[in-house]
Amino acid sequence: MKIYFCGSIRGGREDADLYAYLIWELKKYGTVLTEHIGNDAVLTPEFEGSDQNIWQQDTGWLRECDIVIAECTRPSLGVGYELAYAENLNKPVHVLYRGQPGSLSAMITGDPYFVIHTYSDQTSLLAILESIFC
Ligand code: 6K6
Repeated sequence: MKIYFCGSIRGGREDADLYAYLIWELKKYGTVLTEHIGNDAVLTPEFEGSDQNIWQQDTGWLRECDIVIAECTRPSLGVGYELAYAENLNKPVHVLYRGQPGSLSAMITGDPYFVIHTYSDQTSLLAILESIFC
């Protein structure tokens, strides 16, 4: 099972620790293609590739993956783009969200293609992952 995990990078790194935790848990179910999203060094110069290379690599992984899991609490243009790209490829897309009801973009909540999971804490997150993969 190849898992494409999405999380905010330039949209803000406030949830970076949560992404790392989620990636750790997701690795129990398969290979996470986008492990770097949980890495705090992602915005340092060592990670710097050209934006064209990033787009090329990420869209390649989206074509290759079996499932997309996106943590969407922190709004990110890149994650929104990836969700639409994955829908176009008919990949299963699960959205994780822990914000206030009514604050996730209507372009996500209004699209019946996406499976949206609202959660309040890390324990409920684990149960959600189990419901997706088991
Ligand atoms: C180095 C310097 C700046 O950025 C980097 C490395 N950046 C990225 N590397 C890999 N994937 C990326 C990068 N920037 C965005 N993405 C993809 O878009 C990821 O798969 C995320 O799910 C999503 C985040 O988008 P933004 O708009 O929050 O950056």
